[in-house]
Amino acid sequence: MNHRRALRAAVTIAVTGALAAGMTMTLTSTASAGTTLRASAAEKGRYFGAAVATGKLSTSVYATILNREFNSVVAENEMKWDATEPQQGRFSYTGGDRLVSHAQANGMSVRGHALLWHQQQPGWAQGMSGSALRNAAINHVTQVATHFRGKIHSWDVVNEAFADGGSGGRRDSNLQRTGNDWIEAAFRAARAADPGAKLCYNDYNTDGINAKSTGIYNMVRDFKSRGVPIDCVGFQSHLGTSLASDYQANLQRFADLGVDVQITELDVMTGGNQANIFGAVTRACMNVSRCTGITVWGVRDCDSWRGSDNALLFDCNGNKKAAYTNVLNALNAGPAIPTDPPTDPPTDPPTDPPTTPPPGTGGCSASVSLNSWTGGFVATVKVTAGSAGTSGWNVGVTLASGASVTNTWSATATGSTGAVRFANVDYNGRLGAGQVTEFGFQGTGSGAGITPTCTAS
Ligand code: 9MR
Repeated sequence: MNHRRALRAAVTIAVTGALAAGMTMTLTSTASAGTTLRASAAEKGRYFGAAVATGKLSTSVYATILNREFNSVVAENEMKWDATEPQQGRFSYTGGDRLVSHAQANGMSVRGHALLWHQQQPGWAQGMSGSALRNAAINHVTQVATHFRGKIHSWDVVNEAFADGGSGGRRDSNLQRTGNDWIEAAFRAARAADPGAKLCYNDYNTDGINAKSTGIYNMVRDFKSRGVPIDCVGFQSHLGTSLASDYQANLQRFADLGVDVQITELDVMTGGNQANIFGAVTRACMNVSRCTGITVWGVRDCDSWRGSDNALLFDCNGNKKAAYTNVLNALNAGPAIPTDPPTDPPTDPPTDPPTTPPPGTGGCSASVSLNSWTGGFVATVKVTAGSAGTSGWNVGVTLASGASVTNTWSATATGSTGAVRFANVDYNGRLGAGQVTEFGFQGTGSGAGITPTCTAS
C-alpha cells in the first residue's frame, strides 16, 4: 500500500469510528496533521529538502534537525564543477558521495546541483573558450551524471543562465559564448547519462511573471516543442521582504507547459514578513499540482550564505521559528498531488535514431544512440549478449573523416580516429544471455554514420 492510500485508509477508519460513536465531524479531504516537514510533505506526495554542507553532518544539532525534518537534500557546494572536476578529467566525488550515502541511510532523495553554471567553475575551465570549453562542459555533464546515475531525483543541469534586468535574454558567460545551443546540449548529455533523473533548469529572480522568468518560459516552451529533454524548472526563491502577488501564477504557467516545478533554494529576509512569506510560498507550491517539492537553502540561520539575514526556519540554537510553523501548517492544509497525475505524452525523440544493430557476429550485438551538437557528440553504446552470454566483448566503429574520440567511459578504446575499437572493462565483460550493458564515448567532429559491430569472447 502506498503512503497516500495508507493515509486515506486511516482517515476512513477514523471517520467510521467517529460515526459509529455517534459523533459528527467535519472532514476536509486534504487536511492532515504531520508534525515534521518531511512527514507533512510526504503525505501530500512531495518532498521537503535542505541544502547541506557535509562537513556539518557531524554536528549533532544540525544532523538531528536534518534527519528529523527533511526528506531531500542538495549539496550546497559539493557537487558543483569546481568541486567535482578540480583538474580537467580528474573527478572528485568525496563530498557528493558522502551526501548520497547520508540520504540513502535516512530515507531522503537527492537533488543534484549543479552540472553547469557560470560560477564556481574550476580555474582550468574559466580559462577555456570555444569548442574546447564546449567539449569539456559536455564531458563534465556526462561524467558527473554517469557517476551519480540512479541516485539523483532531479539534476539542476544548468543554473542561472539568464540575464538580470529587463532583456529576458541569456547571461553572457564563457559557456554562452560557445553557442546558444549549449543548454540543450547539456540537457541531452544529462539524459543520455542518467535517463532516470528529472532534468531541471534552475534560476533566481524568477519569483513572479517578469522579463527574466518569461525568457526562461520561452526557452522551456521551445525545448518542449522540439523534444529537448527537460522535466522541471527550479525557482530558487531567495526572497526579500515581500512576495510577488503572481508568484503562484508564475509557477502554474510553467507547469502548464508540461514540466514539474520545484522551489529550490528558499530563504527569506528576516523581519515582520518572514514567517508570512515562508507560508505563502509553501501554499503556492501546494496549490500547483506539479510543484513537487520545496528546498530551503540551509538548515539553521547560522548555516545560511545570507549571514545576518537570519533567513531560514531554525535559529542558531536549532529552535523552530515562526516561519517553521507557517510552513508546517501550509503543508498540512494543502492538497495532495493527485494520485494519478496526468502524464504528458513523451516528447523526447531520440536525437538521432538508434542505428539498427547488425546481426551479432559472435554472440553479441550493439546499438548506438547519439547526442550531437555542432563540432561534437556523445555516443552511448548498448551491448546485448546473445544466447550464449559473453565473458568479454569488443565493439568496433568507424568514425567519419575528421572525427576523433576524446573520452571513453565503461570501456577501453584502441585508436581515436577512423576504425576505433572498444573493449569491455573488468566489471562489464561478463554478461548472461540477453543481458545488456552500456558504455559511452565523446568525440569531436561529426558522429554521423557510426554503426557499431560487436564481437563476443
Ligand atoms: O550557498 C552557496 C555558498 O556557500 C557559495 O559560497 C556560493 C558560491 O557562489 O554559492 C551559494 O549557493 C548558491 C547556489 O549554488 C546557486 N544559487 C545562489 C546560491 C546562493 O548564492
